[in-house]
Amino acid sequence: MKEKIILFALLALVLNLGCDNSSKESVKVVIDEKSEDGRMQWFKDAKFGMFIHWGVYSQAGGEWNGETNHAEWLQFTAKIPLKEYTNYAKSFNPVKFNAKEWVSIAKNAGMKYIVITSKHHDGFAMYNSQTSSHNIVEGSAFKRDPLKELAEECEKQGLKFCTYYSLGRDWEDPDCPTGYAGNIAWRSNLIDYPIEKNKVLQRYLDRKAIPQVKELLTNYGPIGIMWFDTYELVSKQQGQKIVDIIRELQPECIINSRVGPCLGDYKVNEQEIPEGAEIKPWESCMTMNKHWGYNKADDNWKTSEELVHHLIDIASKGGNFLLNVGPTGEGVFPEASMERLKVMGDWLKVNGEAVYGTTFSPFEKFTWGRCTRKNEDGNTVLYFSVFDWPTNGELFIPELKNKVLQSSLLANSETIQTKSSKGGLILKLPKTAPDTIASVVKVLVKGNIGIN
Ligand code: JFZ
Repeated sequence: MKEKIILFALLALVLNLGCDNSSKESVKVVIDEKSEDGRMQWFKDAKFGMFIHWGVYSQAGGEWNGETNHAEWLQFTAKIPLKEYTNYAKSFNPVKFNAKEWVSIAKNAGMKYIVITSKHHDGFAMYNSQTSSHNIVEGSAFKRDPLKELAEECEKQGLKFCTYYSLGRDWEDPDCPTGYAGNIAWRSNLIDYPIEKNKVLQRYLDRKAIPQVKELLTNYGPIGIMWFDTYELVSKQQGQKIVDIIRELQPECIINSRVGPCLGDYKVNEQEIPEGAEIKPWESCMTMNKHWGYNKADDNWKTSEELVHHLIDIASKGGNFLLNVGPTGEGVFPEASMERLKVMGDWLKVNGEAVYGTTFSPFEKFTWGRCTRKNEDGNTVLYFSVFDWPTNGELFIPELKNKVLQSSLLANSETIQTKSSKGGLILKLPKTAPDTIASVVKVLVKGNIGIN
């Protein structure tokens, strides 16, 4: 069993070799080995975070000139000239925004960190930036700094405060060319800045992006993650300079892989969950419906059950789940988002031990559910999260030969009988599952299983 896991893990690493120089993820991320255990430990244990896409665009609710499929890309997809968008920003006034409410909802959902858009592709800073007047304090009716309020509230409630920053796309700055995979100007603001060849990326980095990264890392307390997005034409050297600045200002701040090609502390998967486990830390970010930013017409909501299963599936592969909320222009979470977060939080209040602080399963994926594990004093705790409760009252775990020291239902500590058979272990389950979404069987076995 152990050889198989090591071989599997090595295969996972080898298959990840090579880095493409586009924004598309699927690169082997160069892990900052010397500090991985220190800097990354809270992230690896946390497993579950809240992504927040909130900006000037939120007040449109996805609507513009009769179209209803816009969201955080509003300026680009609705072809709004910068002057008009800047004027539109002046009406942004989320009077119902309440940082304590937002952080409490995230905490009650069982989320351990919040990543909020500090500046999306529209180049509008959702914080009091001294670098550009295109920001919420100077450029909107709101006049407050919501990131400051959220950072303070996260500190109070014990969540990590993290910031998303659109690095290689900025539709306000005249020097931000784009060109993912050679598609010159593919995501540039060609309405206000039509001559792509005149744009000098370094000027934008020096004038806006680097000073704003420094602002975030200086004025908002500890930043858990600098979550960069769409590095586009940012070179490895330019990205490394930004990494060095972050390491200098806040050595404990984690950096995702979108700071530049083959850089960052962990890999990001967008709207998808990888098929297999990965040894190195990784994260899947996902919307609850089809849009990151608020879209009032979008009723394509994932069910609460699907979202709980995604969380368990991701944890069983060694990853983190960054689940998105798109607040409205008034500053409140959509009702449908809050309903799902409540169900997820209720499930985690009973079964969180099977997620937080666990690592990837030592087994092949089961059809009926997933497995996560923890090492405990030289032994292994296995958490079998059962999605489809067996009608015959038995679950077979192939190749599990370790001596069983204890076995019970996590929800009510009811003892579960086990029996060795056919080179594996049979779990003898009660007729009724304790939970309709996923029920966890906790099995403590002797010795270490799998690699750490
Ligand atoms: C980007 C943004 O364009 C989008 O608005 C949102 O903020 C999302 C989290 O990030 O979208 C992406 C970025 C990268 C990929 C796909 C969509 N990718 O690498 O496949």
